[in-house]
This record gives sequence, C-alpha cells and structure tokens, in this order.
Amino acid sequence: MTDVAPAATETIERTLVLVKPDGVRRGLSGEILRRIEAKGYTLAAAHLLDATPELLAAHYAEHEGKPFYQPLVDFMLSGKILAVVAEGQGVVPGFRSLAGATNPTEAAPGTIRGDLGRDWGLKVQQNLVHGSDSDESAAREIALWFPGLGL
Ligand code: IDP
Repeated sequence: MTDVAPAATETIERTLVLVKPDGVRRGLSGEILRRIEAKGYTLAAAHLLDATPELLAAHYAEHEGKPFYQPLVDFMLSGKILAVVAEGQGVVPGFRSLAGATNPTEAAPGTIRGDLGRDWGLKVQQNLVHGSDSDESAAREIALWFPGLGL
C-alpha cells in the first residue's frame, strides 16, 4: 500500500462516524474503528458520549415527522455513542460503502452492517453506525458532535 501524506494543497476530506448504542453495547467499537483504519482512513478525533435530545433533534432534523423518528431518537439515547471524525480522500462515500445498506438484513456481506448487523424485530433499524451522506452534511454534523474542535 502506498502511504503518502496529503500534499499541502490537497483538501482534507472528513466524515462523521457514529458507533450507535447497539455497536458500543455489543463491544464492536474496536472492530468498526479497525475497519476504518484498515481501509486507510485516519482517525482525527473521537469521543464517547451520551447524546442529548437537543443534539439528536439537530442531527436527525431531516427525519422529523417520519414514523421511525421517535424510536430512532429513543434508541440513540439508550446508551453511549462513540463519535469519530475520519479523514481521507473520498472518506464520505468510502465510509458509506464500508457501512453498507441501511437495513442490515439487506447490507452486503463484507460491510459493517452486513457482517455484524441483523434485524432485531424492533421499530428502528439498529444498524451499528452512522456516516455522513455528503461533504455538507459532514461539516454540519462534525460541528454538532465536536463543538469547539474547529475542524
Ligand atoms: P443511513 O443511516 O443509512 O444514512 P437514513 O435514511 O439517514 O439512513 O436513516 C437514519 C437512520 O434511521 C438509519 O440509520 C436507521 O437507524 C433509521 N431508519 C431509517 N429508515 C428506517 C426505517 O424505514 N425503519 C426504521 N428505521 C429506519
């Protein structure tokens, strides 16, 4: 593998990864970080925290009003979350490829959700991870989960 530091002019791409409470509870945080690093991305920041209703309302604003919204918020409040900023060229789509499809039953083998997730018959997809869906979302979400970091 080539291991080349970015040129000074290269824009550093970042994404927000969340290891959701099911991932932390099941002891999968290390395995998920291992996959991010094994792919060649760099961990720029990480912290374990309890989310608040206010933080989740901002993070999931686009889903407000959907049937799974309140179960999703309740699930995200049910335990610790590991919030991570990962860096690297193409990391936004790249991490979503690593994560796999939203529904872990449909997620391809080889992906985090496909290998490690399943349907638990609950009202929300407990699918282990979140990854930002665009550079704009990443910037917004990193500011929410890492206020004051200045990234
Ligand atoms: P993503 O996490 O794959 O980007 P989004 O559509 O942004 O998926 O949905 C956010 C989260 O809401 C999902 O990761 C999942 O936990 C939950 N979710 C999404 N769609 C459904 C659904 O149809 N039923 C139950 N939960 C859902």
